[in-house]
Amino acid sequence: MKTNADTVVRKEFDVEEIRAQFPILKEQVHGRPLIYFDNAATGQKPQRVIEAVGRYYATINSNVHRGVHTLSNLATEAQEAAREAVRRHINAKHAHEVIFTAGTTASLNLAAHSLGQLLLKPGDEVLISAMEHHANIVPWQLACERHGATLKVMPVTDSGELAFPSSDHLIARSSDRTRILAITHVSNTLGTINPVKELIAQAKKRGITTVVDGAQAIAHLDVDVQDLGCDLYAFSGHKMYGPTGIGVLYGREKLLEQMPPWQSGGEMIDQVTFEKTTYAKLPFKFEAGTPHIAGIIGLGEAVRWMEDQDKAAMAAHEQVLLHHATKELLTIDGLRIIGTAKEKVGVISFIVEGVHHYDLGTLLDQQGIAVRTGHHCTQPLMDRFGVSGTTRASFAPFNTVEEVDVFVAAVKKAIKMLR
Ligand code: C6P
Repeated sequence: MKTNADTVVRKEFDVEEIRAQFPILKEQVHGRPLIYFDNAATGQKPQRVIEAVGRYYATINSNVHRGVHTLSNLATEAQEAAREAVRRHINAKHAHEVIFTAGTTASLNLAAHSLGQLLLKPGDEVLISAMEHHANIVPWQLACERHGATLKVMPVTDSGELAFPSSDHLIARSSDRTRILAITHVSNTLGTINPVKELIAQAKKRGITTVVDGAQAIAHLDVDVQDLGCDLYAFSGHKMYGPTGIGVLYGREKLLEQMPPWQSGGEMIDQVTFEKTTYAKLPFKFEAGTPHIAGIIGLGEAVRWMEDQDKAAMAAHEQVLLHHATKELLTIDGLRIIGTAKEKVGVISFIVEGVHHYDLGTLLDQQGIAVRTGHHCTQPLMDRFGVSGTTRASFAPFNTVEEVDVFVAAVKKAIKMLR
């Protein structure tokens, strides 16, 4: 235990205490204890989150914002408490700036459809980067096609950072026709943390609307949407200890009010006649149909769980894992890490000369180790680095240095078998 002068008592980071909260870590795979290094694909869930979802179904399952009956009111209260928890977590000004969606992909599709309709005219431009996930490329491509606009791409350096021509980063690629900047906060493939706050500040000066893909940032960084100054910020519940099928699009109130709805139906309307429909106020204008109530409640619990942890200590532990794994992997002959930015989260993508990533991933699985292989939904980035895919290990606070050592030994063993 450490005690400082303010008598704040903080426990040392205890990885075993964290591990004990994740029931899946007791599982075995091919007779070996599971080593889960695929946290960038989906995170594991603490018992508290699993129980919150079960409790909703077991005790208050009911539709929200509709019934006068007790269960409906309890479900509505639980859902709106989760919205407030998310608001607090990302420091949004208002709870109605938190739109629940099915995940980052749905959030970015909503953003591209609605902003496209609001902002894009023939000849306009949308600016993205070369390290975007397909979910932050394709919706903008489609929006550009619909409105006669052009997609522009900021390049990436050999180390996997945005290539800034000068301290005024955006100048090289933005123009007076750039209407939207859509950029990832953290790269899922490279682990790079982008300087989104600076980019947003520069975009703002030019009147460019900013959209941040926060899918990989939300579990690792303190995200403060007011401090970032972004217009829209998208993320998924399942990558931040919450359930699958639920996500968020944060939007600045004034912008959300101007944006047209995307999906339509029940819940998002004010008045419907066959002649004309008026829409519900925020956030419901963007939440058509019965929401994923259990998912929302689970996400709220995931946020509360994160708030109960020492986030700085968890982040520091992930950096220990990242640096240890990087150092050990680099001792392997013919192994190259793709993504060596100065600022990274706990993600390592690598290739090995003469070894296919798919074969390596399969042999690691035989030893109980879960990693992701392939293009990680970033094919243009793979082209940029001249590779077809990588093996990616991505860490969570419940991972240990010992697991990294087992992993590195397993990689060495697999390479021997495959070469
Ligand atoms: N990346 C990965 O293994 P969804 O699937 O909607 O929850 O998130 C999409 C998405 C968008 N942006 C980024 C930066 C992402 O990393 C992801 C999901 C997973 O890297 C699955 S492809």
